[in-house]
Amino acid sequence: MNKHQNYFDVKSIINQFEISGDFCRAESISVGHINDTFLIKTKDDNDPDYVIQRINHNIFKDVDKLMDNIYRVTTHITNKLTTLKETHHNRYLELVKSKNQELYYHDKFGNYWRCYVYCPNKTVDFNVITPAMAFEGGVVLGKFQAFLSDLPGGRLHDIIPDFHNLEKRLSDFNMAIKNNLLKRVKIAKAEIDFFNYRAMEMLKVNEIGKQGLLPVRVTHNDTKFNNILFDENANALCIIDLDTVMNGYVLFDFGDAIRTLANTAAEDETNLSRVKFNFELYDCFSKGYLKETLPILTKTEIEYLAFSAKLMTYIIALRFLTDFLNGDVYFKINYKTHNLNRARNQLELLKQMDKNFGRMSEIIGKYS
Ligand code: GN1
Ligand code: MG
Repeated sequence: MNKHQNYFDVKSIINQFEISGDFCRAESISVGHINDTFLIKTKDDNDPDYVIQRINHNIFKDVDKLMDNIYRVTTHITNKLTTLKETHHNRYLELVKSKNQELYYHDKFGNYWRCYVYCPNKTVDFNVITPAMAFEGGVVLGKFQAFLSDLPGGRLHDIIPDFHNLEKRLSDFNMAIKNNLLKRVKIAKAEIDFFNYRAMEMLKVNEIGKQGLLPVRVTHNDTKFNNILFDENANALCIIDLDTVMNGYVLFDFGDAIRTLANTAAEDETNLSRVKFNFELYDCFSKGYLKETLPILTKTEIEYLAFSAKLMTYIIALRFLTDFLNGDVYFKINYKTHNLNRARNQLELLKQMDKNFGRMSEIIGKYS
């Protein structure tokens, strides 16, 4: 990264976009491990507020392609909501173009910025997700996938190729072990053994994918539950964080949503006795999700939904540990063993799912 990259003046950035109203103040929104996000308040209540994001260019190298995907997806969903006259979830993210009519602004320090109209929402506390919210979240993800099942214009760009490809993730993991750059392999010995022991079982989805048994669809690929926005009445509004929207299996989205929703603890909780699997939330989310997607899903997709929660937990755990071994170059960390602790937390969640897998499958059966 260029040393100037951390100097920016959000007021001058927002003025590069076609906004209505005048800048009042900016608040940093510290969610997510990847981009930097700011809420921009305008002076007049009649003008919308905005969200600007500095895109992490180390991860998203082709910003044109990234923004093209997001533009196509947001436009298509907005058109659907209008034609279907949806009243409940009636608006979607709206990109604001730059004054040069581009989908992003490239500043003189090399930073890439994009701007959305702010969608007013209530900040959700992960500790108080109610069954009704889980159901709503399932509906929103289901609609997202169902709406995009007829996206015109061909395949989206593969923004991060092999993003949820476990074969690739395992090969990165083995490379990190081999390089052992920070001599951390020893500390993570037990976790490394566990990943190896479970690899064959987890590669099952890759295998059936290669056999052509899983349709490649437009998927979100980062459906952690805090990427779903809610209003003050706990109605889900929409799903945000569209950087990784590309081609994938529906299993990735369902699994990642469950991984984050059904964990009774935060992703980096170090007291592992707090990590349990919340069945009620899983049940409600599955019900909402299948209500929307049953008409589009194949038998094989449905058959692997419960398993996908285990798979995504395994994949994210593997990525946290790989990053720990590589010296924390990918995920933002707050302390030295943060990524190791995240990996341990996720492995505990996976064990909780193992114990109750029969019940997880039954719940999918009930709604399909
Ligand atoms: C990253 O930045 P955030 O929190 O939306 C990551 C996801 C991981 C997640 C784990 C582009 O997402 O894949 O599941 O952290 N996003 C990217 O918390 O790598
Ligand atoms: Mg993200």
